[in-house]
Amino acid sequence: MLVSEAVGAVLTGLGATTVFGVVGSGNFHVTNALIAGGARFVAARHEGGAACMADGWARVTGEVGLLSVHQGPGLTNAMTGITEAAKSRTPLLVLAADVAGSAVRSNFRIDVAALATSVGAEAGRLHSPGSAVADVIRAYRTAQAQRRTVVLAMPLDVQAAHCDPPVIPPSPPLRPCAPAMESVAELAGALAAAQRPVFVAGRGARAAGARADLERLADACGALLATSAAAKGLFRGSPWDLDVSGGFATPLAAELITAADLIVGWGCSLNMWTMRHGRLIGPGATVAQVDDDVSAIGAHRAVDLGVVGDVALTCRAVLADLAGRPGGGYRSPELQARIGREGRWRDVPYADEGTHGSGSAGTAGTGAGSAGTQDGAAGTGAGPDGPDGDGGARIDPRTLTIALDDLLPAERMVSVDSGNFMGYPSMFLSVPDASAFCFTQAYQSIGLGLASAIGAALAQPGRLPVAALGDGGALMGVSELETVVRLRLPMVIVVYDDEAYGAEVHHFGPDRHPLDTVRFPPADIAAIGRGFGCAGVTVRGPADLAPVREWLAGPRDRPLVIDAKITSASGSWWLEEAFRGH
Ligand SMILES: Cc1ncc(C[n+]2csc(CCOP(=O)(O)OP(=O)(O)O)c2C)c(N)n1
Ligand SMILES: [Mg+2]
Repeated sequence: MLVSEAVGAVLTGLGATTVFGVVGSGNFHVTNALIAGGARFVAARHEGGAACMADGWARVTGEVGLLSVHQGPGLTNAMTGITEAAKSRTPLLVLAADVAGSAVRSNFRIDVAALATSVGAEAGRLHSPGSAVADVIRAYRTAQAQRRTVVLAMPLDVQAAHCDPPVIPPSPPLRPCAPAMESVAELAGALAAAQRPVFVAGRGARAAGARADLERLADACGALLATSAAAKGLFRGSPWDLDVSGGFATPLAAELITAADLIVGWGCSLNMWTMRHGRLIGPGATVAQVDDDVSAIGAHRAVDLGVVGDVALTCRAVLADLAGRPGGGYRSPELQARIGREGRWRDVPYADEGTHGSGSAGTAGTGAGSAGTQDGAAGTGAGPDGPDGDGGARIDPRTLTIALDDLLPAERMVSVDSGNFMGYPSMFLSVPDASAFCFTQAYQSIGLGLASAIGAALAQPGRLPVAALGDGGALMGVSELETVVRLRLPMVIVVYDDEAYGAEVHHFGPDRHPLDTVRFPPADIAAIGRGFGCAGVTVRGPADLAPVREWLAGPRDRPLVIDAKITSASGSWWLEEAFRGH
């Protein structure tokens, strides 16, 4: 058989079910071989979108995502999404066509391996017709077992050559790795001694399916529970859930984490975002980290105690070791009541800055959100009239998001793009569990959110997909709106439209730099959505949300684009944290 056919047969034989891509001559045969083997092919309109779809799908399913691209520009177009996947440790296999070794003058010739490794992906190659089957198996298993993004170069001459029908050798099941006894005893000792322990669980805890084990251990030692942004939703429903630690933490969560005497990162890198550059770690607090990847321990900050081991297995071992030893603990009925009252951002008072004049959802308070930088409005003035004819009015993004949180069904799949706006959906929209939140911020690229929302939606067909985008990111990734329509995804696309690259406006505005390069005239994004075949609504105040309610009532037969003309007098409070990281 042809190598291209063998590649498809091997991948479906290994369990591949879904492949995203843009097909050109170089990946035509491999893609069709995958389809012949039973895989579903999802066509994107831009390879950057295809890469993000595969990334979003793999994050949510936990399975190896597959991306199929044409040689040369097909791969370079996909690189930003591939970089996000590689930095997020998404298990992703990129089937990248490549020119024949002898085609030294081909327009499509690039150094695929150098490109892959430069962004932190693994480079693989179909080295010869005789080795091709082994090469593709190695690439797939590397992605799967090591949670790596692998770019497999598939030279056209090798693809077109003949090979023996593939045989997939059995691979023994790989069990999660148990921690050393000494490490277990150290961590159990630290937990038994702690008065105010806090667990911060990250992507590794989510991947290990460790919620129940973490909760049992936390119950035993009286720990409070928090997550990194990437694992948001992991402890949803627990009375001890502080939600996200870091820039998005509520004032209460920040207060309680800072007062902890022991912080344990579980499959969590405790990076500058999750720990607010270390400011969430109080003086004298002990920091422990549990991770099955030894290179993750202490990678972002010094830790007092490091445990190499699977999160769930470590939890169980520490719980067994703790048994009988009294733990102090952070928990009290008063604290539980406080978490109940102040544990969500929507419970924190703020001053509604909306200019719609139709009443505000926020309560007048000191405004936890008022700490942002001061700058003029990011917009350029009145835009096209909204349905209420209130041409210049704008809605406060917090009021908008709280209203959406009330309107949208609880069973939702939320994906968030990057930008100043991103805290609003991350903080004010609740999610039913950790696999209902797709947060692609490892490369801090804008424009990935819509496509990753498509991948996440396909991975969670039972949940209403919600893509939260800035106007900049939405217009950057707009070609995939056609994909949302074509796939008939009942997606709600919320665009936080400040008619600007708001992050840059708020970054440079306070120092009085010229901002003409980062501001734009109003764009009618609802009409753009309608042009693609979506329903489109412009929202300038809470009253404009009536069509959203109608759309939700059904039949949801086309996606809904909400162009929310938002206020942006001040930058988001979490953004100041981001600027420290630049
Ligand atoms: C691909 C890419 N280009 C540029 C940037 C720099 N950048 C960061 S945030 C931002 C503005 C994003 O604008 P928008 O999507 O409207 O969100 P907003 O900040 O206005 O909320 C830009 C240009 C980036 N992060 N990624
Ligand atoms: Mg914007």
